[in-house]
Amino acid sequence: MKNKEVAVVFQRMADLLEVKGENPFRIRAYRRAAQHIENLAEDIAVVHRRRELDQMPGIGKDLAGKISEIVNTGTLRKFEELKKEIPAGLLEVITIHGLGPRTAKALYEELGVDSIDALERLAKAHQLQGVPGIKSKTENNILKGIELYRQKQKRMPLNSMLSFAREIMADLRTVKGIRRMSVAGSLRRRKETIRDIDIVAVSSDPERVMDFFTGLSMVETIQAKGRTKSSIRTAAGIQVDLRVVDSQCFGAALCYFTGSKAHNIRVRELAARKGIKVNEYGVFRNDSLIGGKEEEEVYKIIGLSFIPPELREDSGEIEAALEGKLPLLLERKDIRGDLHVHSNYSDGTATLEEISQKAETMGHEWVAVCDHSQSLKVAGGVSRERMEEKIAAVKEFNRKSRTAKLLCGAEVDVNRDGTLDYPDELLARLDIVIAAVHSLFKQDEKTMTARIVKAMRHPRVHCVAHPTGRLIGEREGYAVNLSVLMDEAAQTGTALEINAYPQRLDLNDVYCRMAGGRDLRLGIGTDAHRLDHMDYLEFGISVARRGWLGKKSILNTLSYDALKAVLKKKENLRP
Ligand code: DGT
Ligand code: CA
Repeated sequence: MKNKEVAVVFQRMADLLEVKGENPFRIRAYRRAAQHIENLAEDIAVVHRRRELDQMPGIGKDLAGKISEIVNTGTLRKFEELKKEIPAGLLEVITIHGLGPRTAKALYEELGVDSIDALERLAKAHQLQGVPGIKSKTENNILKGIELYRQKQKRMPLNSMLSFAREIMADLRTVKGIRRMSVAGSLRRRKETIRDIDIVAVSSDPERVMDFFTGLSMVETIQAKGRTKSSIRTAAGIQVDLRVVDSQCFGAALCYFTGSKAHNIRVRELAARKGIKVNEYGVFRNDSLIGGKEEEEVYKIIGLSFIPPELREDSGEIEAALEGKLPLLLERKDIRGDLHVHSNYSDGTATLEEISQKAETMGHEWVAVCDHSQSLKVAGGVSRERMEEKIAAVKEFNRKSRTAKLLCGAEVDVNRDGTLDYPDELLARLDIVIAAVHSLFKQDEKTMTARIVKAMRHPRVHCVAHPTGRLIGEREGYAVNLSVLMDEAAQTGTALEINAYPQRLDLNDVYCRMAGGRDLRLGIGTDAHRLDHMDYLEFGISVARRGWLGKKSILNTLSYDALKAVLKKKENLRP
């Protein structure tokens, strides 16, 4: 996807113009455009091809021309020229909060500060003072800014932050006087990585709540403690902000602190046009409170239907709500099974029986047990003989057992040339086949795309597992053209996986949204290797929701019989 690249060029362009002291309107225009491009659901190159760039919000003829230039050449001539005028380290330094671009420039010219490390060293030694604009207090702010910057660099995975937040909230619920409580921020929007945890609560005794919160055993430092807001940091560096608000503005506060910031800005603008003020304290007309107890109220007063938190990124949800065209999103209760679980036939720890029992307790009707194929030796790939045993065992289990039905499947390796790691006659006898790339990640885009497309054309391949192969915070996905894969998926009736394993989340939200526009089906697989991993289902659901997907797009919503029917003849998989 080009979107991120284009957005980064625009952000840095704004930074450069700022150091040079250029027109602030121009700078803001670049920043706004960058934000929009980053949140865009479709590939910017596609919009470019349709010649519709200048129809995007905040993008006029000039910026549209600049986007075209980046899409065509990979960069901007103007940007490259500006870059030569300004040292690279300085560019990084100006992103520190508490330090304006002009001061940064002065520090560079007078003290040679050309990196964040150098800035930190000098601030700690109180050697920044004397440069115009710097007092001892500024040095402190700069150090805080550096800490923030480093923290911001370090985003944590959704699953660990969510379970941590749930633990804290369970503790807080034991405090007398707590009436309502919810997680807010990026965590409530279920972004794939999280910077810090935001919690909003109502209590009849805020002091007691704050005492309890700042006294929790995991607290390493208390960064702020007040009646309405406290912040703590744990030894692992996780920051938690707790806000205790009045019950009459809980909805308004929850809405505000759920964000995103870009979404809030749009909400405020809409309200302002109606002469209404919306903030974290409530909804006001002529300074009198007219609502805010419930989140629904906030939206209703400004003429919008309730917007689910996962959509609040200012990526079209406000427009959709205005037109009454918000999608009906997938929900937990729609799900009837899991498409991708490993058993102890390959590298999973659980038996077939245990998997079915766990599925049953989750309310599933069925679960597809997809173990690795023969060549993937490091992951206990199942030999052909052993697969024969598994087919018989699953059949026997389904005949005898009353817990969730099993589907006998394989996560079959896609070989270098797009052929598969089991012979056709064996594949034909499996209930479900998901194809996966586990080797030669460095193939070029054309080769990789052709390799996967070939696998998708196989009549027994029902789904492509983790289609981009990325591991969050660890490795980028391999080079593959998702647009081509999606066309092929729609044509051949092959599903694409939303792998719900927290490190993968692959397809991600952006690709899900792209898929939603194309009439193809997606399947959620937890890729569980242990029973408790099957609970990762919720992350698959949240990715689908962030990708604007409803029940119809998701294979997991089919009953056992309906699923078996479509798997028999994969053309039926076409929506
Ligand atoms: P994160 O923490 O980076 O993963 O993402 P968020 O969205 O949780 O961001 P955070 O923790 O800085 O702030 C929580 C929410 O508070 C944010 O989503 C929107 C709201 N908020 C924070 N600062 C501002 C602001 O300056 N203006 C507006 N309108 N809203 C803000
Ligand atoms: Ca946050």
